[in-house]
Amino acid sequence: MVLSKLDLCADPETQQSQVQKLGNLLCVEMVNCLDSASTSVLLPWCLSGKTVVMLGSSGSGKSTLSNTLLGRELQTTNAIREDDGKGRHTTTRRSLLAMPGGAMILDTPGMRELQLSSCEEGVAATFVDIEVLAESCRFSDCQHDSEPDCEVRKALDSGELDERCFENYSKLLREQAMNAATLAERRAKYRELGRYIKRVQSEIKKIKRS
Ligand SMILES: Nc1nc2c(ncn2[C@@H]2O[C@H](COP(=O)(O)OP(=O)(O)OP(=O)(O)O)[C@@H](O)[C@H]2O)c(=O)[nH]1
Ligand SMILES: [Mg+2]
Ligand SMILES: [Zn+2]
Repeated sequence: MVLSKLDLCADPETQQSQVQKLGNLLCVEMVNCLDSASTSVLLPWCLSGKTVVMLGSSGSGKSTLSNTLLGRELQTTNAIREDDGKGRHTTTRRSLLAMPGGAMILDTPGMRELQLSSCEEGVAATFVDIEVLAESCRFSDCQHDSEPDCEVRKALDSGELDERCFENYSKLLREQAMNAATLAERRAKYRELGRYIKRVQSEIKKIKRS
């Protein structure tokens, strides 16, 4: 996780620790995207053969960071809007760009939304501490709500587990469940359409034969 615009931030430590609370496995780096000395903390991620992807809202500095890491102004950048501080959606397509050392950078348009699908494993890996606690819950399908002997609840009550962190975990799993349902629905519709087309085709064949 990269926090940009370090040079404009009055209290970077507080910001960093706030983001760190999202998950203790997160690596949170802060950079001034305009300064290569500052962005050099990201070089360990940019090894030859690796591809790094810039994801984040418009105006956050993805293209600025790409240019500094590339050592060349390949991507157009644009000042954020003065009235509301939002980006101008300057980058409109994905670009794969080669760094001098052999790593690739994928600069992307500022995203409005990121949809999840089949992310259970990723969520489990990210929130491994919650998953470990959940294994000791009395019920294997514990929702960590009001079930008896829920280890996750216990950790939340004692403060060992951060409430926000648990909320994010639950939110991601709920979103995943919902997306899986809409995906299944969409696939069922396609299957139905496929069957309809087959039926029509065989009717046409019959008519032609007769
Ligand atoms: N001071 C300062 N300005 C920055 C930094 N990073 C980006 N900017 C400025 O923020 C503005 C937006 O940066 P862009 O790189 O165009 O943002 P983007 O994320 O690529 O935006 P989209 O292409 O719209 O998704 C530009 O004016 C940059 O110069 C930074 O670390 N420090
Ligand atoms: Mg951009
Ligand atoms: Zn539980």
